[in-house]
Amino acid sequence: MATRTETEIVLFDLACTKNVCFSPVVWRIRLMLNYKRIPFETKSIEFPDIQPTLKSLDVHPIETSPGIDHRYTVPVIFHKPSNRYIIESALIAEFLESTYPDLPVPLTSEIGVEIEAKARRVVGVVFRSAVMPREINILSPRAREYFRRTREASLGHPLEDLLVNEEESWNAASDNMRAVGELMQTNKADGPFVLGAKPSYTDFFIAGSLQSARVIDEGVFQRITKYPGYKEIYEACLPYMEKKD
Ligand SMILES: N[C@@H](CCC(=O)N[C@@H](CS)C(=O)NCC(=O)O)C(=O)O
Repeated sequence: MATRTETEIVLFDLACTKNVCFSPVVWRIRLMLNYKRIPFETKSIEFPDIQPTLKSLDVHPIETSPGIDHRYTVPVIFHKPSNRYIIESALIAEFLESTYPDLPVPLTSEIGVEIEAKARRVVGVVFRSAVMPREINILSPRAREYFRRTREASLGHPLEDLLVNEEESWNAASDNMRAVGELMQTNKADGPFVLGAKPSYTDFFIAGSLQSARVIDEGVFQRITKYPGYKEIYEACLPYMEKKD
């Protein structure tokens, strides 16, 4: 495999006061770029600047399902050789896999689909309630104002209300979190990743979410990774998390 040195990709990411990536979705793409050793540069944007920046570049949300509020979101990549922008993490992952097939990353698998669905359903709920209200702590004042306004409009209540029953939510999710962690260890005899010896996109989904939690609040990260399964995958992905900004 030839070593690439020229930067071919610009990754549009979210800015925060820690100056490292904290978006779980951007982390998935970042992990993929790092694993495939594709040189890239980062362009960090504040939350309120995502829409105007992407509009100015003529990059618009994809109509995935009618009636859904299609937001301007990151990740977005710019692929210099083909002079094109790609929005939506799933489309970016497909593009990277077909354009840079060396060090392949299986994008889907039976066990991966099961883990992602269960993780979204059971871990996702407590994860969001614990992470979202703490996210404002690492945002600039402008981004904090935007984040509070938009999230509270969709929640219908102050962000901090999510923390009122935090202990109960963690306790209620405990058995399910343990069960998802056990699923992650299905192929542990063959290696540390979901499919065994090599990472798949599901590992990047898990590690990206955990890294996001860790940047936002170490306590939340510690709380999730005490369940067997999570930390093993997170640690196996650490070599692909070195480029954080
Ligand atoms: N469907 C999008 C979701 C990405 C997403 O939710 N990105 C968040 C950051 S984690 C975002 O850009 N939010 C902008 C906003 O809320 O205005 C994808 O998978 O690419």
